[in-house]
Amino acid sequence: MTLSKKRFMADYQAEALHLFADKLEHLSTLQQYQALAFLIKGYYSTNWAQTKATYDRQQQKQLYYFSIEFMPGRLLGSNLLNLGIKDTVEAGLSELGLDPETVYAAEVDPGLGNGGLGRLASAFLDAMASVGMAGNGNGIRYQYGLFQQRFVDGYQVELPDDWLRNPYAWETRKENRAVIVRFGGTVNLMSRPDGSLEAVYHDTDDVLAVPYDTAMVGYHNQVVNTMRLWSAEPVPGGAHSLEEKARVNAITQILYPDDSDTAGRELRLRQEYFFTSAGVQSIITHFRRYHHDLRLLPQFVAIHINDTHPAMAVLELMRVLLDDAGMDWDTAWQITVKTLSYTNHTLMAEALETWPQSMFSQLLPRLAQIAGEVDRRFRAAYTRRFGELLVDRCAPIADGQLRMAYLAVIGSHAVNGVAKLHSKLLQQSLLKDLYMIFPERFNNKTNGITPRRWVQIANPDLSALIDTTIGTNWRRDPRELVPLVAQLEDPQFLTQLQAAKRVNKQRLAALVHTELGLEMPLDAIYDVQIKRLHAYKRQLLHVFGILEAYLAIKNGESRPPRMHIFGAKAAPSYRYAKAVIRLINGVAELINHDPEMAGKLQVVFIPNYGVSLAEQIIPAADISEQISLAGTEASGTSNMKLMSNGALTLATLDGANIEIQEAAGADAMVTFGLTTSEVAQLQASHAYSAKALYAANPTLHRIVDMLTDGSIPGIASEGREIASELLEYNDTYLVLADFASYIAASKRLDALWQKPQQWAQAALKNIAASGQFSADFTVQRYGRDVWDVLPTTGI
Ligand code: 8GP
Repeated sequence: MTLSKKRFMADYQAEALHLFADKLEHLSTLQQYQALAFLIKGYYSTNWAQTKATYDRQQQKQLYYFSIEFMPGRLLGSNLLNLGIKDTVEAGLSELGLDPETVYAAEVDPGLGNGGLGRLASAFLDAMASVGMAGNGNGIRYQYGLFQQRFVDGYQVELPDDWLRNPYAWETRKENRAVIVRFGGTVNLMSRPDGSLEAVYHDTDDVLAVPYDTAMVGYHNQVVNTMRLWSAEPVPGGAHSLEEKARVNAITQILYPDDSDTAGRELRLRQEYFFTSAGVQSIITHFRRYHHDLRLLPQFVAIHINDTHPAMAVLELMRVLLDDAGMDWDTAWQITVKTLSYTNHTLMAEALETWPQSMFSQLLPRLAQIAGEVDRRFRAAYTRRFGELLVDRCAPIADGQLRMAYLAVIGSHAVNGVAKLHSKLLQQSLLKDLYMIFPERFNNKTNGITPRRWVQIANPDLSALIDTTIGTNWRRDPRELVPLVAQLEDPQFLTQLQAAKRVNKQRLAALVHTELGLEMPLDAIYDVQIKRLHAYKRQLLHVFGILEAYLAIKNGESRPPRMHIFGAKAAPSYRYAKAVIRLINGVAELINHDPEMAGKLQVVFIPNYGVSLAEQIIPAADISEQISLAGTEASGTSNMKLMSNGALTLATLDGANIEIQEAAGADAMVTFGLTTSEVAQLQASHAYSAKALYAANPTLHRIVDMLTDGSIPGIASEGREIASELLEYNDTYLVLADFASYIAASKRLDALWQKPQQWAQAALKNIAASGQFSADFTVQRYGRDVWDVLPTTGI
């Protein structure tokens, strides 16, 4: 949009007066932010309404991305950037005596997710708007987001995230689009005169689902899409006791803070059905405004199941088609399969959702009947060809459990993993039986990120340098970063690149100083590992690397100075992960208080990792630690964000690391460790002995002993727990097996650091190759291969 500074300043002052009946300069920073956000919302609302009207008028096929998690991050900066008015607004703010960064920082960061899967969902919404695809989000408006993390005596403490304490400026309550979601009760099937069946419900618990819509503003293209989040409320007019009201409100009160386990609780099941049913119902209502024949649904609607949490969309859509529309089973099933598609995000067995049939039937009696019929027909259709054993292994119901991943595959026309390796492993292991039956459904869609947030907004210095070097086309199409490689031999450019990195390090160092009182020298390597705390991600291996350096320096060895920066939340119920957090904080205390380590080796664990903190850390990183055991990390996306900011990846050949290496070149990244097939062989042969490695490698021996011999303060029980996982339980994630090669790889990075020009060249190769990992391309591949939804603008 076009906007002059003068007009902006006048609008802003008027908005402040209108909202708070006061002058801008008398408002709190939060109020200043809110007035600005409401003003910007007003600027794009016409386009928002117009985008919806255009989709309807042109009867474009629309995609609905069902996800139990979204992590949009702060939206002010990104909305301003995408509207093309960021510079004007910042100039106006400055002229009004306000600091733009301070105003941005007053925005709450909605943590409506746990990690990768939730952030990916939001990146996709941003990307779809930016390439002009008709894509909508469908999820839950949790009243409390992911817990706020503090450290008390080195332990993780979880505080509630009351993110709605102040009104959330970007959302719009759409009371007129509310729908009713039914739980429990009994259901009877009656024949209609035409022979179709009607489901008659008795004694159900009805809940009102009220949507709150947030605009997803496209980049420089006037497209504004919608993320719709549902809130549970008592049905108006009913005489509800306080207790009933509380029970209804509980459905959307909290986000399950777990990124690994199946939260095997009835409330979680209620959450899943709540947003899935509300989403399906509102899609059908909208569809019916334009079409009479529900058989046309797949021509106009695609529904994507983001991991299994919304997998009962298979059953809910069947319910609507059978019961409400009176369709026969075969027609309804065909339409359902054509409409739905599914992404798997993890190979971790413990994350595979299953629901006890008894619980399911009680809460969702009609869906349970339909599930039984899906199971019966699946078995009947495939047993003869594939044998009872195979079909039994992958049927939707077995041993009294509903297996949601299998249901999702059976009820979808397309199934994908999130990196090439992951998609291959899905076919070879987790879903291999269903791959036998439905090979044509399986495909890969490597994840992507939004460089607008992670480079343009988070790294203005790098962005400016790129602009002056190759122009600004990369901002629209990040593949246009490739020509940067022409600067590989340009010492002046490489120096400027280092200078930009230094500015980011300065900013992060200032934050760390304020938060933790630590000094981080700017000439040190900033070595970053930021992601959920999980055994398979092997933060422990990183800690072992730190202790190796500690012992070496103690021993008089000289190493380039390194700051080890961690950000990670542990699921509150995940004991081992919390023990590792305590360990990292213990190692930090040991090292950061040792005068011999000053300026050489420090451990910096910044609490409350999330989207906003990532924006501060990522631009400052020199090394990106992506060190999961090969075959365990589905894709990773912090690996992409860090590479696009010029960090060198220290990586196992896991997830998308492999594709990053292919893109940036073998010399732009340092890899180590067992490969997926070596891991599989080692595990199958039962030849692995952690104890033998412990006995054979003196450094490793020493480090493992440090866990229990009192060298590290405050970890008595946690140290024992971790040591026992390594030695008594034989090291599930092969930390000891990869230790030696990890240290060797890390030393290669130390050596490269001594040659600043070569380091800068490797950083440049990463930046130049990062464009292909833009989510803009990922969603277009989904659009082409899976959803049949094409971009209308953009790249
Ligand atoms: C994550 C994967 O761990 C990560 O590798 C991938 O990049 C990301 O998804 C996006 O595809 N998985 C999850 O976040 C996940 O499985 N969460 C569900 C258990 C809640």
